[in-house]
Amino acid sequence: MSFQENFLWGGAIAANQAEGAWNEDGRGPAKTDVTTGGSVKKPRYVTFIDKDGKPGKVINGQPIPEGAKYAVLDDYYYPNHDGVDFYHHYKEDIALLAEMGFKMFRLSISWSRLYPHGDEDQPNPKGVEFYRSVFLECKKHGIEPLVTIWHFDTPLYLEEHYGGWNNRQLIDFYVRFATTCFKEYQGLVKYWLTFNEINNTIMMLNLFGNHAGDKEHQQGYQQLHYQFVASAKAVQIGHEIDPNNMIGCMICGITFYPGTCDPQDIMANRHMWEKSIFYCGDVQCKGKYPTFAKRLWNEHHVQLDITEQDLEDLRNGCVDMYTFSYYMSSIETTHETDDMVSGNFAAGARNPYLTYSDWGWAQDPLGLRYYLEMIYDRYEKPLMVVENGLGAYDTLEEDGSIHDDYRIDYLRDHIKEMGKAIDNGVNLIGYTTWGCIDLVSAGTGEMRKRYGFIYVDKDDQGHGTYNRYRKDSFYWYKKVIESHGEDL
Ligand code: P53
Repeated sequence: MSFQENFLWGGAIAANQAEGAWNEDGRGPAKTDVTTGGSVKKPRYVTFIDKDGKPGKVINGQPIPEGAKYAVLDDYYYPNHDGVDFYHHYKEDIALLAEMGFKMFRLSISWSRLYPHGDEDQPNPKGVEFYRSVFLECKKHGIEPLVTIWHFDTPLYLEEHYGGWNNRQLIDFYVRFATTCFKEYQGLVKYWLTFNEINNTIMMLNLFGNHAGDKEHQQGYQQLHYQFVASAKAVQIGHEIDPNNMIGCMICGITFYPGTCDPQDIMANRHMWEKSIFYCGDVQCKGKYPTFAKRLWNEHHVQLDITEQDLEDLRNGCVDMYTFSYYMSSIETTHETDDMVSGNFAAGARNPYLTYSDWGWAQDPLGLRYYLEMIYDRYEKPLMVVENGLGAYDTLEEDGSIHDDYRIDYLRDHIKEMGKAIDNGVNLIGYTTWGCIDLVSAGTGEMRKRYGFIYVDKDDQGHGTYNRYRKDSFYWYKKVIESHGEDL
């Protein structure tokens, strides 16, 4: 048997994509609350009012004009405002997860629900209470929560008034927020992740057809440094508050392959791993910047604000485990090619040996095994795959069933490869599939890009009953968990 009896089988969601209730019980707005819906062809927009009072929008990720203020505008639909209303459905949802036999449920805490602006001294009691109720509900069902402290949702107020993660002060605000989480939920939560997909900031600069310049690199590396320090301080405080806490990093895991056997491609591919994957993992697992960091900074004339105290904090704040998301592999080549993929967050040379999802993501189960073995060898810390799954169009039948055999196939193939990695000596302790309950896509803001075992009746315009339905994959995953990964 590959998977131990105590293997942490489960699923994952994030606050801003699932909860809804964006302005209830004192919650402050986050960036996703001024972000519209999109699709595989149409980007998500961020809306604002400019300094002359005129409404406008920019593509998500671009800065809003000087003097403008983020704003919710009448003519747009903001899918994250309602999410899938987990805020009011959590009891029903957690009961469904328990029915599947979940051992672990990964969710995130909305920063602006606890600290509406982000710079307050005291948290919002209603926010604190909400998550306590959620964790008590998990406990009732014997489900271990895995809590992401930051899942892309910095309070909008901190973005507007402090410049977000460009500002060193964010470290203190984050540490205050994290400390509140550790204190309030001590005894209810043991597994924590400090920053979701922390490597995205740098990885996205060069990946998927992006060619960012020195300015973007300067900003990206500096933001990351502040997040590394914030993470390291949180790890130290989390351990002081409760030595039982297991605190992990969370990396967006993509397996990179060289496009050809040209040594130029082999080298370019190695450098892609360094910049996109190892850079963050090394700092968070080893407590210091890797040897190649200087080369990466010099390539873009980056000058960082790093203090001696920061370096000490990094040394003392190594994570206990390495966790990552895994959806796809990608090709790195120095050669021209006509055979290109296009999708959301997916572009570049097409791999002729793989099939692609409707959003252009390469389906590559063996790539997951490769990643697991490579990373375990590098850090020898417990690993968890905390996101994996297939975003796909589902059809709700008249009788309330959903036949998602494509999703079962995808997950089965990935679980098989995880089993082989375990047999090869990898200490993999958990697996939480992405979007176990359907939720709003982070990339496109769509509802119809679904990942769940549980279908939620809501469409891209926000219409629907929000009723929950069990998909075929629901019954399949229950069997997988029951049989400890044997009955696939
Ligand atoms: P959606 C890029 C590439 C791979 C995963 O993504 C990524 C991203 C950045 O969004 O993000 C993670 O919803 C992220 C989740 C997200 C999930 O992947 O675009 O941690 O919040 O929903 C899937 O299909």
